[in-house]
Amino acid sequence: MVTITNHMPTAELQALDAAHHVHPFSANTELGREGARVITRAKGVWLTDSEGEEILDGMAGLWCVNIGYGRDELAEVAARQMRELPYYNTFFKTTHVPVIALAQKLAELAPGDLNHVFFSSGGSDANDTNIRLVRTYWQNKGQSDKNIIISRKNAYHGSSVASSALGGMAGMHAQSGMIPNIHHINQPNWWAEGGDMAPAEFGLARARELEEAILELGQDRVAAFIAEPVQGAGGVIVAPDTYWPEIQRICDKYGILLIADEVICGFGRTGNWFGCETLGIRPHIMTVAKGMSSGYVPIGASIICDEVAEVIGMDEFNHGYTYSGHPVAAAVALENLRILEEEKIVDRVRDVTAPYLKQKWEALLDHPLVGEAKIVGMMGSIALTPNKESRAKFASEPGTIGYICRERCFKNNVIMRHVGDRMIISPPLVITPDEIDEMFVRIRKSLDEAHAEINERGLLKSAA
Ligand code: PXG
Repeated sequence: MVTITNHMPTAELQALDAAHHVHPFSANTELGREGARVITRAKGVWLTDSEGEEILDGMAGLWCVNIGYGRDELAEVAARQMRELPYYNTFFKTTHVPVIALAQKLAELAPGDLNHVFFSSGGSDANDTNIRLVRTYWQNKGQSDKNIIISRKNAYHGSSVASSALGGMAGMHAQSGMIPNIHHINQPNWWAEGGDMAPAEFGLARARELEEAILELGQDRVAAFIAEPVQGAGGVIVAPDTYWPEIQRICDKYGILLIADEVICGFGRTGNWFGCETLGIRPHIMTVAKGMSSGYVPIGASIICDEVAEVIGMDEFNHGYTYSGHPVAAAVALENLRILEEEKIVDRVRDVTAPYLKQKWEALLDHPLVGEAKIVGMMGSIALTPNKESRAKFASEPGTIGYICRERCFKNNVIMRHVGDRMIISPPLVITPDEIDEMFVRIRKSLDEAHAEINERGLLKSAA
């Protein structure tokens, strides 16, 4: 049996990592010099590193470990499924029991008539599926020119070339270019972009950019609008209350498909099973991944409404991945959903933990660096600012202050990430009130240290 050793000295592991492993979203040469932190074990909300440090994971891995680390049930289900049927595909007139059971379960959990599931290995490839799905849908209806998908700047829809084009991350576009017929409108980020408008007015104005885009591009050209109910990787941007009802009105009025990218928001993160329930949206398609298996195995899906599935079914759908509906991934996801449901984890988030977290999160507004505190369920963000009243940005390069704060958190053994100069959290849904208290001791300490450092380095200056 291959042994993956945890017993090498940290420096040796780091040297091997630097020599052979290319990290995602990293400047690898610099990271190699510094050495990556080696995570060796995890249980509940706690990670352990190769030095024996215990770290409170305020990000649930990458927003995915909803049921927490170390649930043996999932390991056992995986082992059993590997023995029984480790792999078979669902391409050529075949199917298998785990994929049937999981599709049925997802149809039951998903709202409305989202009753049909196309599987992928994660969120990026599920969004690639969605691009082909919506274009095929309109082709099958005899409207092949209806192929433009509208998305938003600063959206994250994945890292494949197509899904990153769908997303609105300028840095990703710069490295791989765009694919045709994707159009971006502005995001509903009031703190950074609201100017003198009140939030409600700004929310309406940003939603109406969708209508303006449809009218400009032509109703006969626009296939779909895609959005995260709450933007995650963009910095946990919560739209003003006026935004989503207006988006829904516009999608209904012009008959364009609405895709809710629930890769982060799904499976309890917002305090309901899906973010579209929290925000009152009725999508035709939902993208899911992450919390569907709590990250224990890679799996994602597009969950499709009756009408879209029917139109797609009219002809051959030329699409599929080797691991679509992988039996081991499906079995593990199903066990994860059983735990979420039977242990009433989503209910507890809604009724107990999220309200508690919200109260502590919003209390951070008393900190001199914190200008805005936003939170929906178990995903929150704070905007760091040198001047709360004017919502000023820092004079330093965007992200400098956020990075200082993140480094302090990392040293203090709490994972809180930065996106530019916003700090974000998204802890495992099973975090307890006591663990939340501990997380805030570490967060406050880190914010205080960051504040002192920023002061000392003369960085507490507003941009002109
Ligand atoms: N949609 C959304 C809304 C996501 O958040 C994807 C699609 C892509 O999923 P996969 O499984 O292909 O990664 C995501 C992923 C970050 C970060 O730094 C966020 C994600 C991935 C990696 C990093 O916040 N979200």
